[in-house]
Amino acid sequence: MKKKTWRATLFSLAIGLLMLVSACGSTEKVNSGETDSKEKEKLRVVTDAAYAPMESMDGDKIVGFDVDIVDAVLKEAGYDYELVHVGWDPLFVELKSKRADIGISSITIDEDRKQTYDFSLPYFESINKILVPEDSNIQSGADLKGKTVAVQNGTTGQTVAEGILGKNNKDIKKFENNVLAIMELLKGGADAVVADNAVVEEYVKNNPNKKLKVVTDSSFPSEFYGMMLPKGSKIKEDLDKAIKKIVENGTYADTYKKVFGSEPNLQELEK
Ligand code: LYS
Repeated sequence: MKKKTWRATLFSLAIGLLMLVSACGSTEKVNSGETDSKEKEKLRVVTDAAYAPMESMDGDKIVGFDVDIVDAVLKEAGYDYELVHVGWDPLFVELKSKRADIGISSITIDEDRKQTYDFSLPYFESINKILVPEDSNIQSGADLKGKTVAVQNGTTGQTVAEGILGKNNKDIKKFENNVLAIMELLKGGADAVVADNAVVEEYVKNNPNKKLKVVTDSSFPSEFYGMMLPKGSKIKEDLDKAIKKIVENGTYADTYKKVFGSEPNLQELEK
């Protein structure tokens, strides 16, 4: 009697397990839409939403240029996705461990990152600029020598500052996000912030009462943003095709105009 019950229990356990396994498989796949019946997984897209106008929080919604671009690209490519604000350092960790599928966060394509990650085609041109108080005498990158500079940790802004002040210089203050770096400048804990042009220019425009200005040093290198992917990602080709498509069909230019109020320089991207 006892033996029989055991067998029955084992049997139903096995059946249950089988059902669970097949259910798991199917919940991870989503149908990608009418025109394309290929089954594609729902992608996890991660960002650091503290970099307006590229990505920032509006209440509990993530908004910005990157948000609109990744939405247009993934719609074009037929992928369902969720966009999650995880923060800058965690974004790298998630992509490295392949927990996330795409990072979009004003991420500059550079040789160092290319060792560990793959990138989509470039979708935005950028350059680091210097944010200082209106009455500052800093007029170029070289003038940052001997000053205290706030940057977001692990950004190309940090690399640029290190190029001038030297690596491991204590006068470079590193913050988890760029909002905190700007706060340090505002409270007098730093003489300057080095960050991407779109972001510092937006800040000055939106906060005239803070009395800050942007200093351009055209010897800083030109950079391009890409969507960052785990190494060996199989979706790169789909993303690249979709990026080309939204540039061709005008969606890219429309989004650009909506956010920046001017026409994008598409030739720079196509190089
Ligand atoms: N574009 C720069 C970089 O990739 C800054 C990105 C900061 C994003 N929160 O390092």
